[in-house]
Amino acid sequence: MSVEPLEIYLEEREVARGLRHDVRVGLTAHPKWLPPKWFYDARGSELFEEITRLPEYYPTRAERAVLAARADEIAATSGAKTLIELGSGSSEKTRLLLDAFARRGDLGTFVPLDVSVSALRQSTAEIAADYPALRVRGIVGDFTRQLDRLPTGGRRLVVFLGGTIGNLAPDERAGFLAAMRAALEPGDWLLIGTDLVKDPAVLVPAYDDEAGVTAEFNRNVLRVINRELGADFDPEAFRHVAIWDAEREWIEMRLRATRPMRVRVLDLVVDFAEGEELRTEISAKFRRAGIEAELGAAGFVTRHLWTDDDGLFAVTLAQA
Ligand code: AVJ
Repeated sequence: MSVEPLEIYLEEREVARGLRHDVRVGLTAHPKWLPPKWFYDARGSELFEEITRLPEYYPTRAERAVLAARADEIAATSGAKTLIELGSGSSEKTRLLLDAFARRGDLGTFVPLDVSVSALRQSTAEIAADYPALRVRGIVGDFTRQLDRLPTGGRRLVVFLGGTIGNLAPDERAGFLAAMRAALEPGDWLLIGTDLVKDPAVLVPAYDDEAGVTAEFNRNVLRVINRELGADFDPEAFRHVAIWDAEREWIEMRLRATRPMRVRVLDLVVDFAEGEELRTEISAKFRRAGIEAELGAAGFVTRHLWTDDDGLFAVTLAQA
């Protein structure tokens, strides 16, 4: 097995500065907001793993079904020598692809990139142990920023699963896809998972589950800010809210203050009125035509767009 030391492109100092910046900008904005990337400390990553197993949260199962059905085709079509996974987390679904490449025997290197050092340490060790022929190079980084430093060497396949691209606002998404295209050579591949527009009666419970795991996940961002920045949020005084924005076709998660509150963080005094909401995540849902159009605008050609049998989730293979 060959697992190389993690390559750290994101220093802790830089992460801390990013958090302070986002808190300052978001908590002084009207309405208040925070970017979703701060959910994922060790506890937040665990809660997200728990979400993926909830009966209401269909995206993980639907995407896994597509990958299970299409992994061999993806491996054969791409003929990739290097597989790069953005926002890899546990890389659990990616194993379906690694298995398919292993059957062909031509993948040389797996490069998982994630902001979470703890998740990467675990996943790189496990994958290196299970795929002895593979060189595993974990990169600690932010997928919106480290695209110009992707490893080279043979045909590359970049995979971005889970529907995480939906966390970006439309203009950020366009910028991200353009940067992705610029980082690739003509002929390289992008495999991207996107959740699809569907009945809000299915969508909303996926983000507001019966067991309250998503609510805990949502409130976790306040715990992260308390711990990292010495803030005094009372997370229990915020109610989890998930709404479907039918016009913009995204789910929005918010935290609603159940009483008036004054929070101190950094040098800020942040007041919440009773009922005031803090936006913590958007999770955009897509349509076939929109996916192809956004990829096309960034210079990618869509070669395949597959969905699960229930048409819940799409996995698109596009070429630079
Ligand atoms: C990991 C970003 C794909 O948007 O569905 C799950 C995160 N948020 N439940 C998503 C999430 C609330 C998830 N992604």
